[in-house]
Amino acid sequence: MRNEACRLDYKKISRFISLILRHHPETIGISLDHHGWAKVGELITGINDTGKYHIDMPMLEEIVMNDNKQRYSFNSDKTKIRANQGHSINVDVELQEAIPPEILYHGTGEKSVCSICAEGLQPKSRLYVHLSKDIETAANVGSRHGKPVVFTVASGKMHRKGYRFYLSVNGVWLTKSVPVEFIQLQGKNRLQD
Ligand code: HQG
Repeated sequence: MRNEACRLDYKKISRFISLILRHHPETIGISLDHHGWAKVGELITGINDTGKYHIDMPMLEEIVMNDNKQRYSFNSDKTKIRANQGHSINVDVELQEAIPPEILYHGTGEKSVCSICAEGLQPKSRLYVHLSKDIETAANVGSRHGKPVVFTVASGKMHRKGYRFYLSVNGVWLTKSVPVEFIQLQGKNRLQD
């Protein structure tokens, strides 16, 4: 990337790509296959046809390679692209089931605490609840929703009770939902038993 203006533009295009590949491919008149793949040619043409951005293959490759959360992957011959996680559309991105660490973290906004304490963590508009392996990342995620609050999740216990966890290729832990008995507001000790 050559300069600051260029970086900002790439960031905006990356956000737009995230919207297309996770939530609304129809925005640019394309569709995703069962595994969440879009055709690279269709994505580039669709984005350019909006008239808002200009993108070509080298730019797309740079966005995929430099994305700060490694949100996207190409297939082996770079004819297809998909988001690694974060979808609201019902696609199967072939997530790897994995044994989670004993504790994971979920960051949210303060305004959601009461509801979460009452009904546990729900995926809301996405396919999975997103969990982070460290508090700092969770706090960053939470800050997208106002004053950040972090919950600890007894992921080890959940796993031993049969709940499934998945690790996306870009390192985000995912599970379908987290019942109240496995969460604790960060800073309290109930998970030690
Ligand atoms: C909250 C970003 C009330 C939940 C991040 C969250 C992440 C509840 C919000 C990824 C609730 C959903 C996902 C309940 C959950 N009552 N609120 N029972 N259960 N919530 O954006 O986890 O930059 O869909 O706490 O880094 O914030 O897009 O999920 O606040 O990995 O790549 O409902 O998005 O990645 O919000 O973020 P979101 P999230 P990207």
